[in-house]
Amino acid sequence: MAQRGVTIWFTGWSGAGKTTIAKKVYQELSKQHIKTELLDGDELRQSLCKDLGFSEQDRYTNIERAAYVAKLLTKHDVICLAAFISPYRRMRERARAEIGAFYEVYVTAPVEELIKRDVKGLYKQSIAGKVKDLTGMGSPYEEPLHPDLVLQTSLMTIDECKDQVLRLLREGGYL
Ligand code: GGZ
Repeated sequence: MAQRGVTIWFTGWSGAGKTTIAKKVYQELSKQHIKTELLDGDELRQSLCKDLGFSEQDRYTNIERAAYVAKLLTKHDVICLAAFISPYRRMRERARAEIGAFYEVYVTAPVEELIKRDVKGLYKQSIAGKVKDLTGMGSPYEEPLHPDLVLQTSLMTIDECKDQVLRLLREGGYL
């Protein structure tokens, strides 16, 4: 059967594990010679979206651009792994409507755990009042109401998370 395209949209706070899981899935699919691409918020913000900051308006623009690219990839039968905080339900609903074949995966961990991990020091800076608009701290995050999958990264290993995503793809007939 020919490969069909789909977007797996990873949403959640900074440091929750979106990129790490998306990269694992990417590696696994690439190993199987399945067409796949990774779109990551942090990377897009250094290229296509380098003019954008973290206001509500800029975050909407960021996700609009990302969803546009994801739509094109999906249309061309690629499995697109998109990792963006995408904090507002409306922006994720818009992405789903634009892309069509779309799974929303909520990647989450308790805030205490995120503060402990704090790979980039953003939470520390936020607590010190140096970053005002960090998602979950000074800026809102609207939890998905009906995600296709929830991955609790404080309770599961990255490999278990990857396997759950692969299972979702298999059940949808994309693998
Ligand atoms: C949220 C921020 C902020 C603020 C810098 N708020 O975990 P990271 O570090 O590596 O990835 C995050 C990235 C968020 O980009 P997104 O494009 O995913 O955001 S959104 O969907 O809301 O448009 C984080 C870093 O940028 N970062 N400052 N204030 N994340």
